[in-house]
Amino acid sequence: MAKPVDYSLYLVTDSTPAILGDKDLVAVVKAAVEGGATIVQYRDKTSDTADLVRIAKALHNVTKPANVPLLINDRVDVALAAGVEGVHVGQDDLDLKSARQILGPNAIIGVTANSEEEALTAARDGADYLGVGTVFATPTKENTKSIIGTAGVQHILSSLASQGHDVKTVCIGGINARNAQRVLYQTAAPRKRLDGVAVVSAIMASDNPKEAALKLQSLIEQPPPFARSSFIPDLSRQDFITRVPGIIKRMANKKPLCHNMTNLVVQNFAANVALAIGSSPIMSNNGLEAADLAALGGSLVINMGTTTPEIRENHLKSLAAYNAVGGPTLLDPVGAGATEQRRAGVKALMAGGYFDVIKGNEGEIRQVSGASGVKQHGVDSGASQLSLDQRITLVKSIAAREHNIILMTGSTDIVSDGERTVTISNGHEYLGEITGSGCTLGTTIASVMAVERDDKLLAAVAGILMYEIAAERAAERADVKGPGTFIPAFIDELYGIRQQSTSGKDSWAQAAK
Ligand code: 3NM
Ligand code: MG
Repeated sequence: MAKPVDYSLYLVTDSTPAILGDKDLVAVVKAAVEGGATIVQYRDKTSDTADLVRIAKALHNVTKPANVPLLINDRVDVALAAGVEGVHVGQDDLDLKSARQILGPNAIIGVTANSEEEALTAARDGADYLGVGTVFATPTKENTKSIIGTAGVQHILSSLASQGHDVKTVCIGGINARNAQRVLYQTAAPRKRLDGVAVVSAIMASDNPKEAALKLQSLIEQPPPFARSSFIPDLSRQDFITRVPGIIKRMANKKPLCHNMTNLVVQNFAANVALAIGSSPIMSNNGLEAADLAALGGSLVINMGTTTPEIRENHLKSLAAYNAVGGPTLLDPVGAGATEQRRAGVKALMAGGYFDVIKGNEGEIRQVSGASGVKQHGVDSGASQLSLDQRITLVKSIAAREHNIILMTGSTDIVSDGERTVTISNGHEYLGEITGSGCTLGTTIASVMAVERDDKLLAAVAGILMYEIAAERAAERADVKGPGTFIPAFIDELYGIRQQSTSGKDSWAQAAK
């Protein structure tokens, strides 16, 4: 029989000075429950048994009157002695079946699940809920087995759903007020979503645990500011093409801010492309001013072309600032698989925030595919070896997994939001002969997204078409003899398409291939 337990804000305690500081454990739990913690696990790896029982009883005195279940980590004997509602057992603790025999059918028993196999076993053996993790690396727990990311959590939820398990789930590891909404959003599988988030330090280490719990509870009640709007029409290819010029017109009239954190090579070119298409570029690599810039209502491009640990910190600060207000964000994971620094960089950025669009070539997108927690199966890294069908399948599946838009560029560009997929074969080979053509496509798409926030796939299609049709027009000009003369002609043609769009001449987009 299902017990009506609210798992939405699951507090796991920690009595170590590094986290609890000099605060009183019972007072912190009391405050957290007042703030909205819905279930509490007393986790204490060091106290003697008598102390464990005494403290558990003291905690129960504050949780029980609030109808908040109290569970004990590992220790079935302590749970029995203190008369609390249940236990949480890890994979190395007393097994679930024995715990159930001892505590009976009404006890709440949760199990840690780090993998699909552990999750399915615990669900089959009758766990009430699973603590799924470790989501993000966390200093709170040493020796965590593996970091599975939001994609790893989603993979486990999908398997549970496909096996028909309705076991409750919370995730754990590095969850806090900055990422809780995103984690709930990005982990959702088609037929199963998390029932809550479990936190230690986000509440236990806070100076004001009640405020911290209140804040978390109010966040997890609503989708993140960047969540896809619930009604997005299922457009045909021709519908997309027909709508594109009107969106470019809107952008040119509004002149949205496009904040670029880009590499050293393309700063100037990207700024000129932004001006030509009708957005307002700002090239700032200082993460500390990102919140002020995000408040101006524009979009953010993060380009990994020049990367150092210090630059990454700035990228993460800016990403958080735009995510907090729902400002559109685009990641260009330049050379994502090339070096260990870059592989780590993609991982850190994808773990650190939400990107509305991730744009890259085949190799980069394949790196992205494996970067956020799920291992790639049957795909070699390195050379471009996938067929068009395989590329489409890959792009669609990553977009569905990340709940965002993935664009894989190539002679045929593939762009998908996981449900709708568009291929575009415009462009010109000169784009491959100049620096920054990929980077400035990112600037173009992000600029369009700043004004088309409801349907970001449509924004991406608009950006790609404007960019690649301008390249075709430039390359065909009699005065263009090669890549050198191509660059100014390309800027002119981008400007020309913008002018055509603002004056209502929208036939240019019919050149879409
Ligand atoms: N269990 P914080 S991670 C207690 O992966 C615990 O099973 C984990 O702490 C697991 O919220 C973890 O401070 C610590 O990151 C989570
Ligand atoms: Mg344990």
